[in-house]
Amino acid sequence: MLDNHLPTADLQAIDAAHHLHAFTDGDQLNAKGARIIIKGDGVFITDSDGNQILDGMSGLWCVNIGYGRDELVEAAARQMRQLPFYNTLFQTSHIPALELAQRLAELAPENLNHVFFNGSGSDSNDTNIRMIRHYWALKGKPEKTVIISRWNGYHGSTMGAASLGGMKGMHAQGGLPIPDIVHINQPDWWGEGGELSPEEFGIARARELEAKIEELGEDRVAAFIAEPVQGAGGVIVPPDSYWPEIQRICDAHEILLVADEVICGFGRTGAWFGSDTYNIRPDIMTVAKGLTSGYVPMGASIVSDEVSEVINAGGEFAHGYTYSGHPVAAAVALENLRILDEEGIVERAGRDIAPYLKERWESLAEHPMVGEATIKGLMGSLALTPDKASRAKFAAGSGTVGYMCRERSFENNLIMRHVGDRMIIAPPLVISHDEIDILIERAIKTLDETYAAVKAEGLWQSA
Ligand code: PXG
Repeated sequence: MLDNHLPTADLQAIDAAHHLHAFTDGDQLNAKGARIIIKGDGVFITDSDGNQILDGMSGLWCVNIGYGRDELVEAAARQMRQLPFYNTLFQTSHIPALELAQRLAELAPENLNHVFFNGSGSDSNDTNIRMIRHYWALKGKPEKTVIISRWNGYHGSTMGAASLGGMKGMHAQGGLPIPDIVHINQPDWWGEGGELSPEEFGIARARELEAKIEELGEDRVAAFIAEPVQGAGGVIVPPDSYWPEIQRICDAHEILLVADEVICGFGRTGAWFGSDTYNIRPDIMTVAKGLTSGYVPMGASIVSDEVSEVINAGGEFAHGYTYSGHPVAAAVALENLRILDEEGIVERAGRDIAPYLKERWESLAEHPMVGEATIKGLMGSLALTPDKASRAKFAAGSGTVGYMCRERSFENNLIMRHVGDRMIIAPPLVISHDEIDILIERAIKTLDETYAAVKAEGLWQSA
């Protein structure tokens, strides 16, 4: 394999000199040098110094099948030899794209039978914005253009997708959001629930959707988009009352419901889709990441019979990408879905791995610094706090303690991310019980060390 590389410092110097990193403070990174990842196998990755790191984040929420599956490599190679590229734009198709569309229609909830292919999750949500507005225009309601989404939701980084997202730091750069995107509050009980019980809070936050529809007028609202469980926002698991109420509101009003399944899809929540886990009946689902287990880039918008019928009957839909339905990506996706299904990886994730991980993960709530330890399927979150009873935030400001914890986690050879002062995991679905034990052991060591450092540095103070 590619073990014969330059020394780490040289690789870091080249990286610093020429590589502009996504979502990174460049000067901060270049001063310390990036961790260079060399290879992956199962749930472990290896860096350029030979450290074996348990990848608790599946790359970036995507390597659901785990690293090192040769079948996906072979599928890509076979397809590249056969037909490395052809477009699907001007009345042509190819076998990988049509077979993948058929397979996704089988896997997706009942009435979602039509697939528009994109290159990523971000492009898929841009597709959704254009398709939804075009759909209503074709139905004679061109004034239905507003899409409602949520603060602290994440839907991607293109102009449209970042506008849908509720990340204020992203809106602050580059003149976002685009017009007619409106945000409501998220169902984050730990952070924002106040005196309400989780169930009361879930209903209250769902009813913000109804209030917003009524405020804007149903004749202006085109759709609501949300992640079944917010990922990049910090693994915010909604109270059980939330999704049924959202579904009721969407059914009661003439708007489309978009489930952004880019993270939740393909087994992450313990079922094929987050929509299955929460009994959501979306009109459109956004997928990417786990579709190919991240081996190659691909995204898709899976749409209902009704939406597809209107779009197909409306003349040319003037939208698409060179790589819509890319044959190599589609071939890899098909092989990935075959393995996830035939090896029972998704089924086992729900039946066996998720319950075991839940039991171990929730035990972390006993740690003095952990307020809530929540988990849905294979996505978990720890809210760090200096005072569990009042759910206090740290006086040092959001992210100070989280970053300290993340740094220690990396040193302990566990990839666990921080979002503010939440620590998050989303390991590959193929993780074993023994590997979960390693994950938990390293997480405890990390929490202990962070706790000691927080105390030593005088940061154990509530805001
Ligand atoms: N929707 C959701 C729910 C996502 O999580 C996207 C759309 C966009 O997908 P692409 O393929 O365009 O990146 C995502 C991506 C983080 C982080 O900090 C998460 C994502 C991307 C970048 C950072 O956890 N998710």
